[in-house]
Amino acid sequence: MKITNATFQISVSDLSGLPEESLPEIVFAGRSNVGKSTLLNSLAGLKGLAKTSGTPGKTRLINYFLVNQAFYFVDLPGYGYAAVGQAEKAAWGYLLSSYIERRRSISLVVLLFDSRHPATQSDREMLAFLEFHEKPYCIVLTKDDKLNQKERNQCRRIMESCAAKAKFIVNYSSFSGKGKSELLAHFDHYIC
Ligand SMILES: Nc1nc2c(ncn2[C@@H]2O[C@H](COP(=O)(O)OP(=O)(O)O)[C@@H](O)[C@H]2O)c(=O)[nH]1
Ligand SMILES: [Mg+2]
Repeated sequence: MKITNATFQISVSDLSGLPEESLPEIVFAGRSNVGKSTLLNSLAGLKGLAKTSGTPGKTRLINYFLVNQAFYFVDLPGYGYAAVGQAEKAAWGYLLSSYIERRRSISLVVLLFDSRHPATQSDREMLAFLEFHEKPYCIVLTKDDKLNQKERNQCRRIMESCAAKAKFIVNYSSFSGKGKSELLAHFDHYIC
């Protein structure tokens, strides 16, 4: 797949604001600061499409991007950010889980894990949630440029054992572009 066009469509803060389920959705989820917005920009080849930030915990909305006039990339709120109150955490958690549970137009959930600390407690909870609801998901291991080969192999081994139902696992660096063509090629199978 080649992305020829990507535009921001809508941000929603509750499920009632979601667009009609008329187009397939590739959904991006991961801990806050994992590199989700940077990955979206890297895939689309547009620096400012999704807002990136050095400060974790900023995205509290579900953001929709229309790609090639044919499907949506959906940027979910980052989870696992410690420095927010319990009530706020519960509200995001509810938005996130009810969206994934109920949305029928989801073709694939792309779960981003930081290569340097794969499978933290909140990541494992997310994995268990996706598997319980039998959602098709894949793993993207972000910030690959920060690893040496030994760490890369180790990270891969951990992932293969804890994400047994992943459709595929891709090592990615938004800085070098590593993994981009591989990931886009996989997406072809989920957008018909
Ligand atoms: N080294 C490296 N840093 C990255 C990469 N992708 C994102 N980052 C950095 O990680 C931080 C969080 O990125 P962001 O995309 O805003 O994370 P989000 O909270 O998951 O959307 C920023 O400082 C990015 O520059 C990558 O591939 N390599
Ligand atoms: Mg973000």
